[in-house]
Amino acid sequence: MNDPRILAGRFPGDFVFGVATAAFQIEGAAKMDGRKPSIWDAFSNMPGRVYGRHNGDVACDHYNRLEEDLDLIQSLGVSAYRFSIAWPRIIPEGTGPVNEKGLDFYDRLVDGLKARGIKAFATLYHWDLPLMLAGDGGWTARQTAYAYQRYAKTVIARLGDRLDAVATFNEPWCSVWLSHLYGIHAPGECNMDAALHALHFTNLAHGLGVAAIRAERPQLATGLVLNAHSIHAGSDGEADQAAAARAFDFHNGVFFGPVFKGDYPESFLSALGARMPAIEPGDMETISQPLDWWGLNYYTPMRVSHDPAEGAEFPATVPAPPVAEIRTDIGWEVFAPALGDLIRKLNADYALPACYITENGACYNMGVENGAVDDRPRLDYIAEHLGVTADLIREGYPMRGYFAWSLMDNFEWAEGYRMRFGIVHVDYETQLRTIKKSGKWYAELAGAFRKGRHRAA
Ligand code: IFM
Repeated sequence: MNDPRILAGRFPGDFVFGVATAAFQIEGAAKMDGRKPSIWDAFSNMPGRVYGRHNGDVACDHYNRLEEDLDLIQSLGVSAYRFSIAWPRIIPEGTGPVNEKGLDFYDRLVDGLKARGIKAFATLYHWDLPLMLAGDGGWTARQTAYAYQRYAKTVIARLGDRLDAVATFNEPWCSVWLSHLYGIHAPGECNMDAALHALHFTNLAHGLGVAAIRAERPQLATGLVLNAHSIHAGSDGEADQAAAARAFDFHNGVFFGPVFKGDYPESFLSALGARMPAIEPGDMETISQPLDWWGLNYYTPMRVSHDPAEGAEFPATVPAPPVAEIRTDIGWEVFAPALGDLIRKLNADYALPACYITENGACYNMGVENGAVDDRPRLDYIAEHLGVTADLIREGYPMRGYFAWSLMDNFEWAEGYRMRFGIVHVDYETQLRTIKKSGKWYAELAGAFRKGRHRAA
């Protein structure tokens, strides 16, 4: 079952198999070489925000174990590594002086990948906003978008010659709605007005970032990573179907619309537009510059029903029960067909460029026993979702790669270290890395693929 060689045979020769991480989740070394705090350092040090008050001070100590971790990636036989760059290492106060030592670290990372024949997929922003910018309003302030543009330009001027692809943002849904409306992520706000400001200024920052990247390196493959939601109505009834359409606009349309059509969705604008910040002339053109690729992070479907409460705020939905019985250890429903539904729907609604699955994976918390980790359910999850990806390729969708989330167990944001997504186990006491059953299987898949029909890049 799930023979990696058979699965490998279903992918075209130039498909990219990779692994992914993010800076705050693995690097640690929070105070080393000039790094200053991010909003996540502050948030995780506040009681009640992160499970067990865990923080990113040490994490996987990746900053100090770079070479060992690059060897680990190489040992998995994958052809690409997706990582993020920590803004608080590069411009520690958000604006102001550039920290050369921070840039040096990513120089070593990128050079280490190149030396090992691994493609470098960098993400410029994976949620670690320099804390100093919070004093000016963080993402709710327009000037943060311009600070981000300078940061993007600084990074690309230094690393752009050796990157294979760059993403401006990872999952703005999280840094907007989860952070400013639902209060789960830093800075922990629960305020629609703040969230609407964060939304537009994040979209603007994306566009300004694209312009900065292109000005420095016009040939660099530039994209955006979105955790688009596969939205399913709780019933066939009219009210639930309408609720699902509103949810689509709220969770997906407010990012896809501006970027790929140059507009916010109408339903959203008529419900909440008056509370948005001023959209200045040229903003939508800046946001909607063509991209070379986009990334989808997919884990689980979103099921919604109509919220009958009087005065319920747009999108006026409540969660509907899961359909599949299987859940991962974090409680997320496992339902691979939703990945296919999502890609088909998004491609029908928008003119999208080539797509990478930039994250997919599962949370299972089994530990090491006799030197091994038997995480069969994660292996099955990845195999099943790769199967759907292969189906999509057969149907003609431009799926170009797949990155397993994650290379290794790491700081799972508000869940701290208790939730594990790695295909490599991390013992946080000793920092010992143990490749799990899923990691060995993924290496076999990548190996079978490479030895089979992989074209030279
Ligand atoms: O760990 C996160 C990652 O940072 C962003 N995408 C989802 C993952 C699992 O929650």
